[in-house]
Amino acid sequence: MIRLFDTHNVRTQLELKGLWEFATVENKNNLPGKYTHKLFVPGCWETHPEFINYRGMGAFKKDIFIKEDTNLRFVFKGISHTADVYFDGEHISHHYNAFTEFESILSEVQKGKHELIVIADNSFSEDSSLHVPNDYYAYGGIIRPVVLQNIDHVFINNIKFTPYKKRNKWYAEIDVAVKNISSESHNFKVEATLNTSGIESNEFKKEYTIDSMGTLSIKSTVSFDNINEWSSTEPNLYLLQALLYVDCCNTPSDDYIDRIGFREVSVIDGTLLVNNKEVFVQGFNRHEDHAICGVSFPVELMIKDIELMRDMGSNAVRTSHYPNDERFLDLCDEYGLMVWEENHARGLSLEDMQNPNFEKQCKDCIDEMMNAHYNHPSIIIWGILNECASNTPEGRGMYKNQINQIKSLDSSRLVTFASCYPFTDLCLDLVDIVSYNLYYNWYGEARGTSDVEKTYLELLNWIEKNGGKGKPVILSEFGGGAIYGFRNPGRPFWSEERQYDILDETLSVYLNRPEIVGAFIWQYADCRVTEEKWAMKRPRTMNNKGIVDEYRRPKLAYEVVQKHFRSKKIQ
Ligand code: ADA
Repeated sequence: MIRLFDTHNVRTQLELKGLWEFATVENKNNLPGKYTHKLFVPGCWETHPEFINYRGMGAFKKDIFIKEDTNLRFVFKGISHTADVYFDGEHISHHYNAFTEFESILSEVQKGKHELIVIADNSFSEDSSLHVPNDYYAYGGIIRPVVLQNIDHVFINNIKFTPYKKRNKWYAEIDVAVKNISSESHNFKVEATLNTSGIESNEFKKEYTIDSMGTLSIKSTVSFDNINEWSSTEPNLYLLQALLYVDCCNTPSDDYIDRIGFREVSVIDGTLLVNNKEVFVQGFNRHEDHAICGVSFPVELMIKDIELMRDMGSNAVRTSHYPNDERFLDLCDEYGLMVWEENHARGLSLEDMQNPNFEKQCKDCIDEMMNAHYNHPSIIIWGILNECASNTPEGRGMYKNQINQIKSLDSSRLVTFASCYPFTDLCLDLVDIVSYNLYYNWYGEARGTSDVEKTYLELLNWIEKNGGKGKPVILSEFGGGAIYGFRNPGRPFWSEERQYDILDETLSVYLNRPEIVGAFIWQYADCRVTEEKWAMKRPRTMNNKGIVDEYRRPKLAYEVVQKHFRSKKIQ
């Protein structure tokens, strides 16, 4: 399944799903002569018994049969974590980051049999500033779908839909990006429909000329009547289709369909509002990690996670710590789960952030995340750089650049970052919402004995004097570890009872403070971590702070989370 809805009626596309030939490789320039295994795509090689711990390069091969001469567009939704793509032996693409998509376009491909080879590399090196040994696992493989499309010389590259309300009427800015990959200029017209009803706009009546190898954005502002808004409780969605007519042809040569929702997000007087109604976002930090499928989720297991989070009373989820699979975001749109989506980074020191690749790899991740996920109404908050060096002047410079980048691409959502620097963070003035990861009764000397509310209020007092005055607060992480099945009446650390107590105490505070507009428990499910640097800090070489374990078996804390979340007046 490519998306939860058809993205094209005119353009033809095929998901290259199924068994691909596979072989490990030592060097990405020496393609394997022999393929020793078959691996399912999308998937991660760690699910194969011989590659559970494999860290290195793997070559995936797929034969492609083309019925007639055409232009091809491959969309790789996620290759972990570095990709090199070869078509008929020619290197056509390189991409870094497992969690964002990229395309490869090939013009004038002759009909017949062709060979697609993808080299995935999940090794750690100076070249990788974001995928590093960490408190989550860096899997390997073609972890998200691969899509093959037939495209014309001129095609629709993207649609951006930005809804807003003015004097109680809905409007939207619609931006249709058109691309020309031919050596001649062409004329074109664009039409758009919303749930198949034509959208009236002067821009859609005009004819445009696009230069050879050019791109052109057709921007229009349109008003809409009788709209059913998107909200967490009533997640109304619409299908937005753009149609392209080239060189005066009366039939469309291309189309692009996305699913949108009419909602506005804002902060007024320290209150978080969706469609001008106060909301409290409560839920979990969720890693894309599962004992059965690793990082590569089939939609069925995504739905299972969403149903369990909702059963516990969640209305929101944080994509800790990277852009998520767009099919999961499609489900959040449908179920009304509000999303804090963030770029890819976790716990990087200033030294890590000064890796020569870091700033470009973050910039690319933000560009690609926002380009692909812009229209999801469920995303209400963009986050960056979880627990990186926001307590240093050099780090502040990088935080500022990335927040400016996000705001230049999207002024319709709120921006934040999760800090782990109480009393020393230098970046709280840069964000719309102040967010902290606080583990008062798990980490630190006072572990288990601190008065959560008293300690939190001391921090709040500092926040208000250091850039956060009048801003809403989100508790972006809190919780404690429990080994599934470890029950002990003494309620010691790592028992399910102790995790229950930690969450009972923290939720009692964080769900009942006027300035707190959200709370994300760390974390939804136990997840695998890298043995390197983390094994001795993580029993089972897992992060065991899940409320369910890696198989989604509920721990004792499930019921206390459900009690608190369900009793919270959210709207
Ligand atoms: C940090 C970090 C999480 C996880 C958590 C923990 O807050 O953001 O990714 O590592 O701590 O389990 O300690």
